[in-house]
Amino acid sequence: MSKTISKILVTGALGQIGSELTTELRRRYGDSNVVASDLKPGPEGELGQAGPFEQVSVTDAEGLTAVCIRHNIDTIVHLAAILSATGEKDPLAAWHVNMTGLINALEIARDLELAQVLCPSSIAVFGAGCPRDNTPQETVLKPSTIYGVTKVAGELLCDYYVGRYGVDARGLRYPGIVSAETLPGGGTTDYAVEIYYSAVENGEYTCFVSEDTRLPMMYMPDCIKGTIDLMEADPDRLIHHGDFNMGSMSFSAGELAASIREHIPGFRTTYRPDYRQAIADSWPSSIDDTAARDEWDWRPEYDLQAMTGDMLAKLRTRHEAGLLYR
Ligand code: NAD
Ligand code: AKB
Repeated sequence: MSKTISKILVTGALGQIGSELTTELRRRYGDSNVVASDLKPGPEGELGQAGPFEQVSVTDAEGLTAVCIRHNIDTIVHLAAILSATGEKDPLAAWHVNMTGLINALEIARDLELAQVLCPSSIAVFGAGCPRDNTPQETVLKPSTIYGVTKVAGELLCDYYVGRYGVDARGLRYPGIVSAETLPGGGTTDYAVEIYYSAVENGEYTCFVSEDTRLPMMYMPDCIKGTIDLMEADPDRLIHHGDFNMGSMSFSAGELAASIREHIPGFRTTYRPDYRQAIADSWPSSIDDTAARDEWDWRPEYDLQAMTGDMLAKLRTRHEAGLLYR
């Protein structure tokens, strides 16, 4: 029997996903019942004004525990992390933030008997030796990045806390997330967001992966919906816990550019692959999310055409108001 989710702490709330997930969680659970937190100081915008904010590092076990006690938190949505491209610049920092942060969240959940910890994983768990097309839920996990190593260890840690301590830990292997609100924070899939901003701003983009690079991606509304659906899923139906493959769409960088060209005919792209090409090449091109579909009814709604139409409409409106990058 799971406990009720009523008071949520979101770590990494100022990031690409946190900035939108926090707003949706506040809409569902009440503004004062969702505490946003980040290493960075509190924002002045909607996120900062709508509900409580705490500046705390997830690596600070005492500080994080104090925040949870002060706000009577029963659920942690743990988003604070160092992503794949930034992680390669300082692997020890990535290990420290991603692993110490997660174990702190899980220990708090064990100690304070929280209802749930949700921590996203990533397609970065995959690497050499696994099928690249329709990558299965259960396969070889040999990532080539420190980020991927922390995500594999994180999944195992979540499953360990489920089995050893009965903590309700849940996680999803997000593909690259595309969104219009907050720019991504140092991942390999960032080109799939940057390309829209550049298309609207100046009609051209230099892409850091090759034209034929094909990766799994997902639009933010599906990411938010799927994340909350998993949080609220009946625990008795869950066979998996910390490692659900989550699929939506797959496209190459060239196909992405072509979808933008349907709206901006003169849009020009050049391709100059850098160190992130090797990371992209080590990841799946599409993934099999049957377990998520069977165990908590996961169904994405957006395809490439719908996403591109929505992204460009939002970014054009902001650009015309002089607020593209806010
Ligand atoms: P992001 O980089 O945009 O945001 C991360 C946030 O964590 C930032 O606001 C940063 O300030 C904060 N942070 C960093 N170190 C911290 C610390 N020590 N203490 C507290 N906060 C700290 O990341 P995101 O894209 O929003 O990702 C959220 C989660 O989803 C991560 O676990 C990430 O691995 C996962 N994920 C994201 C994607 C994607 O495409 N965005 C894909 C797969 C998985
Ligand atoms: C990254 O590129 O690092 C992230 C991810 C897929 O985990 N967007």
